[in-house]
Amino acid sequence: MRTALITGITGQDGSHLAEFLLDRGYRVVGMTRRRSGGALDRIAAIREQIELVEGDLLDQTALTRTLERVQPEEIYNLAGLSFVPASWQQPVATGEFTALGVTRLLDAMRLVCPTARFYQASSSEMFGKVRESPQRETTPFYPRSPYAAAKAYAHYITVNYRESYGLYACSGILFNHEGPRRGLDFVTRKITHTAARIKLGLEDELRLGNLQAKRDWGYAGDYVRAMWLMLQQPQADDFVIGTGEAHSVAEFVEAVFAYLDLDWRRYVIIDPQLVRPAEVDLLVADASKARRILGWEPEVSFLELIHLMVDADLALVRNQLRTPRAEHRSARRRAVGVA
Ligand code: G4F
Repeated sequence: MRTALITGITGQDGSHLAEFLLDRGYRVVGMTRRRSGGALDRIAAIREQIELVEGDLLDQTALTRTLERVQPEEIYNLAGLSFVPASWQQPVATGEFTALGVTRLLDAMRLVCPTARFYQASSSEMFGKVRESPQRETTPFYPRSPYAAAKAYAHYITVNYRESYGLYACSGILFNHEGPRRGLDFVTRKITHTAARIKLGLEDELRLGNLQAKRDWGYAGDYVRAMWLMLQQPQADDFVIGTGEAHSVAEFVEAVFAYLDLDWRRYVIIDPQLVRPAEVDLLVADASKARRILGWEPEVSFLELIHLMVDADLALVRNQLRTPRAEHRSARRRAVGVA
C-alpha cells in the first residue's frame, strides 16, 4: 500500500484528491493546521478512511517530524491561501505560506524522505499579464498579485530542488478548476450559489466585479487525476493543465442564468469594490504536453460544469430551506463543503 501525504486536504482539491487516491488503494494522510472541526466538512464522507496529522508550513520542525512519522511515498502540496484578492490584504502571510512554506516542505523531504515524489500546486495566475496565448510550460511569468508572485517563487524553488538535489519534484500549473466544493468567494461558485438563491426567491441581486475577465475553467475532479499522473512518470517534470477554452465571467453568468431560465440583466450589479487592484485579463491553457505525455484530457465540458454546479447549489439551498431553523446556520457554514 502506497502512502500519500496531502497538505491542504480540507480544501476543494485536497478532498477530491483524497477520494481519488483512496479508490486506488492508497493510505491517505492529510496534514491540517490546528483549527475548529467545521473546516473538515469536505472530507466528512471519507473521514474514517484517512488519517489526519497536525502540521504547519510555517513550522520547519513540525514538518520534519510529520514526514518522519508518515514516511510518505508521494507528497501533494495543496496548502496555502487560494483566494487571490485576500493576498493584497495579507501579502506577507501569503509569502510565508505559499512561497517559503514550499521551501520548508521540500527541505524536510530532502532530509527525511528524499526518494518520495513531490507535487507542487502551481497556478496559471503566474502567467498574469500574459506574454503569449495560449499559455504553455515555457511561457514567461508576469505575476499580478502577491498570490501569483508567491506561487512563482514556489514554482521555481520546486524546479530548483529537482535540479539541485535530484528530487522527484513536479509542478502542476493548473488553470482555474471548479465544482460544487468550491468556496463561495470564487466567482463561479458565487454565481451558481447566488443564482440558485435568486431562483428560489431568497435573493434579488448578484454583485460582481470585472465581467470581462476570461478564464479557462475546468472541473476539479478532472484535475486531481492530472496531479496523480504527474507523480507516476519515469521522470519529474512540469505540466500545464487546462481545457484550452476561455470564457468571460459574463459568459459564465449568462449560461448559469439561462440554465435557470432567468434573465441575468435583471439581477447582476457591477460593484467597483470587487474590481482588483491589478487584473489578469485572459488565461487559456495549451495543455498539449500533458495530453501527449500524461495522456490527460478533461472529461467535463464548460456547460456540463455549469450544470453540475447549479444542480448542486439548487439542491443545497432547497435542503437548507427544509432544515429546521436551529440547524440552518451550521448548514450555511457547511455550504462550501457540500458535494
Ligand atoms: O474565481 P476567481 O476569484 O479566481 P482567480 O482569481 O482566477 O483564481 C483562481 O484560479 C487560479 C488559477 O488560475 C488559482 F490559482 C487561484 O487559487 C484561484 O483558484 O476570479 C476569477 C475572475 C477574476 O478575473 C475576477 O476579477 O473573476 C473576476 N470576478 C468578477 N467578479 C470576480 C468577481 N471574482 C470573484 N472572486 N468575485 C467577484 O465578485
